[in-house]
Amino acid sequence: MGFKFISAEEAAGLIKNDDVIGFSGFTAAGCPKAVTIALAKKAEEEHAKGKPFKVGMYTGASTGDSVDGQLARANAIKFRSPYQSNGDLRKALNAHDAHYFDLHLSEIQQYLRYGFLPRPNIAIIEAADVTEDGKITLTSAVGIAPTIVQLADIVIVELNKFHPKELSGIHDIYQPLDPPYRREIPVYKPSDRIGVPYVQVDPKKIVGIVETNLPNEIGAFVPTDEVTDQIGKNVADFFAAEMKAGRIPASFLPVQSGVGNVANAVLGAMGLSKEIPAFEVYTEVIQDSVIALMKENRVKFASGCSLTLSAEALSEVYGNLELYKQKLVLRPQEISNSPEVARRLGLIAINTALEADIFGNINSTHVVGTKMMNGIGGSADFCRNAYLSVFTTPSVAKDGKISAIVPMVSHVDHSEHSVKILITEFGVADLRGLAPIQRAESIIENCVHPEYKKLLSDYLKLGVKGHTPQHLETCFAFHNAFNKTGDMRNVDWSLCK
Ligand code: 0RQ
Repeated sequence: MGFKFISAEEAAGLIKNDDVIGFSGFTAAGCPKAVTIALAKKAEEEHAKGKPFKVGMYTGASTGDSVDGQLARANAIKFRSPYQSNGDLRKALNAHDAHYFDLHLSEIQQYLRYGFLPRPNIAIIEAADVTEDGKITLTSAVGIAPTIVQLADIVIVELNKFHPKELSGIHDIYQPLDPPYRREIPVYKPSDRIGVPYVQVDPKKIVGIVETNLPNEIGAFVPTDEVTDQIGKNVADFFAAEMKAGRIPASFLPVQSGVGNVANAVLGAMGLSKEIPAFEVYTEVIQDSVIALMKENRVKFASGCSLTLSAEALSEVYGNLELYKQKLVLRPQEISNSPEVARRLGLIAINTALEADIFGNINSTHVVGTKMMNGIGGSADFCRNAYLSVFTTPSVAKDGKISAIVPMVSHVDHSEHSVKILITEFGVADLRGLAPIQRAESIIENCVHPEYKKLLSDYLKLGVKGHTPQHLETCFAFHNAFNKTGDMRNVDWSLCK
């Protein structure tokens, strides 16, 4: 191979203060794992000399600790987009040590091409293979890789031997033209392949290859518990009833499901349901439950942006790669999360809320209205455009001190106009066609934890007139009670009159 092999430290040496870097990967799958550690060390050395050293960073979604964790702890991040979920980075963002632009995941590639954000001048890409003429086989995710190699001046490749070259064929790389030349994305069913299996880069841009042999930094999922199992069952029962009512076709519709423990439990319950037929998945993150359901022939095909799998599930896929290449496709996120495709395929979208309000607005991102948790991710790409959009949440958090259902959300990510169904462990509120007051009654009746039911019913009796009876002086009383006393149950409406 004519490319230059370099060490991670040499690669980090090519990166300067104020550079803007685009990274491959989506979640901790497919992210670089060596150059970023050397870069964090370089940043610390520069800071020790009294010199500034911070970079701008674009990724597909969240990353592994070797990217966000290492660079946040080294105070080396100037700005960051579009999504993160790392504890140390979260602290930095909330302290304004790094600026965060929380963006719909389907939009980041076009935002970069349109010039809405500073151009990434460097791309760092994890590859399973690279050819002399610049054809890169990615590893277990696609993310924004095709766009950043195009925009960057230089490309650093981490050639990670942990991932087999035979992954070639699992990816489907396609970039739409920009307006006014854009056409529809020709995905008509989840298994359609519309592009090429590699990312093409001008080989002259590849300034060095760093060889690694490192697994993805993805932990095992927390096992489901009584609450998440019940939420999953409620979701599955609701879909079965929708099928019976003729509102979901007997062949079912492609499913998108969010990340996290609740989402994993929901997919598991759908797999167990006798009434739901084997289904296809059109999502962004392919989690363990999808592979488990494929083994039982409950999931027929999955299209996604990443294989965010535990070591065990990934070795199942890599051990039977030829079989799984028939059942899986990995796409760039502007395709996996395309609002146009989501609307046309008629996705059934299931995402998790941090908090919901009694009128059907959802907060997915801000803890008690101010502290960033992760980001909006792909939830709005799907929610607004799905055939049927469900939000799930346990009814309470922090041992009941927080009600996940409040009078008014402390931050809005998904408005009442996009949210169709809300499901907790207690039941289902079907919000379709309901006026705000009816939505409030249905959510309190079906979804709220018993300890909060009376408090929320009494809120509606504060005497406010109007289409949406929101009591503006007290709509954040739950949050204020939590901030002052550590428990939302301490709200007293009689003091609010
Ligand atoms: O706290 O971590 O201290 O235990 O929030 O809550 O119930 O474990 O739920 O892991 O499914 O995450 C919305 C964050 C849910 C996630 C969110 C506390 C709770 C716990 C986590 P601990 P759970 P999950 C595609 C889809 C946005 C992006 C998205 C998310 C922690 O689903 O980031 O949808 N979604 N992407 O105790 C304060 C409340 C709370 C609360 C829960 N009301 N107030 N804290 N918690 N409710 C994927 C991608 O885009 C990649």
